[in-house]
Amino acid sequence: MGQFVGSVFLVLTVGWASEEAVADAVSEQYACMAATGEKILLPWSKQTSVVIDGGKRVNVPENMVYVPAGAFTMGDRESKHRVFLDAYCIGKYEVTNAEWYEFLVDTRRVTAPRHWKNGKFPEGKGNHPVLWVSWDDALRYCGWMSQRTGWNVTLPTQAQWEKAARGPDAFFFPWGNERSAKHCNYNGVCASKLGLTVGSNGVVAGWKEFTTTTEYREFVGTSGYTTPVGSFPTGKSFYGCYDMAGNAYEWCLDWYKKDYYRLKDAGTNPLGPAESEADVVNEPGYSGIAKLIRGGSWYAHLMSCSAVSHQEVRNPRYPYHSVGFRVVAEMPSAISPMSNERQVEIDVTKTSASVRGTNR
Ligand SMILES: [Ca+2]
Repeated sequence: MGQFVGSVFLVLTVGWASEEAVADAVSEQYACMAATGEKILLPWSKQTSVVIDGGKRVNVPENMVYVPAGAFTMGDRESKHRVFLDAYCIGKYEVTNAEWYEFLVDTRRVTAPRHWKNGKFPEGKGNHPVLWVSWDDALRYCGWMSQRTGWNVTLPTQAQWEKAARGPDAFFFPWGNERSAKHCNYNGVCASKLGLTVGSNGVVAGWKEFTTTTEYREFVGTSGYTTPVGSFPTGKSFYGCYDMAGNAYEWCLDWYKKDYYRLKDAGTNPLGPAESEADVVNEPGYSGIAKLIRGGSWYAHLMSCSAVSHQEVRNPRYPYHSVGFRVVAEMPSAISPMSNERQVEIDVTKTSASVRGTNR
């Protein structure tokens, strides 16, 4: 942590001090509002904040956080290893239904997620994570966003995802090492609505029977028991990402190969195994190579929501009821600043707590 603190200053564009003055400069248009009260801008908004990292100015897209370059600890107790990553920006929130809607309208795509009706997401769920989107379509969204913004937007590699979730202290969960059900939306939240029992290991008693009930079918049919993005502020990661545990599982860029994750020398900026080297997996209804999903979901038990759980995979061609994604923007120094950029410099080097509080 000491490495991180002391090298990063944030320069924020928005006026906590002068909200009204800034309102004129910032687009009034936004896709939806996160549960934190923050506006989630339209995906083609080029609004940025500036982070000063080691004296260098880095433009960070609004609604993303900055993860500075450096090594981090990846893997569980058995597979622990150090991986170096260049700096990157990653979505503070999972991509929402409202943002996905903008993508569909702008690209005139006709295939909406299957729980939507008449091309529109379920009422009141604009700020919930989009689900039922395949890896292929998630990557198309990133390509579209890149085209619209001029940034290099893509899906996070497994390493990028894990660093953003675990922070410099290699936490087991985004919020720390405490195995607590309070900090994320996992199946215990859903189960508690139905009076099911959640064990201390985060597994729901009676869950199997539950899947055959009408309530379950309704949940799945209306996008599951998701919560608005940013609903669990105490579950935020060190770098400031919300819902990295639970809510929607998140597609990663990497193909799945069991031994790859355990490599002691994965090098710098690992991208995962080549497609030709990926393991063939056998899932119900699918046999083939697969993409990793990380972080657990509204439907997964608590241990699946840990920041080191790395066994879940899915067919990249299919959509699923519990899988969404968040984006990364690579090479942040190459991002062009807004011409009307407004800045307030804040020194956040004093304590890690202040970094946590202000890395937006
Ligand atoms: Ca998630």
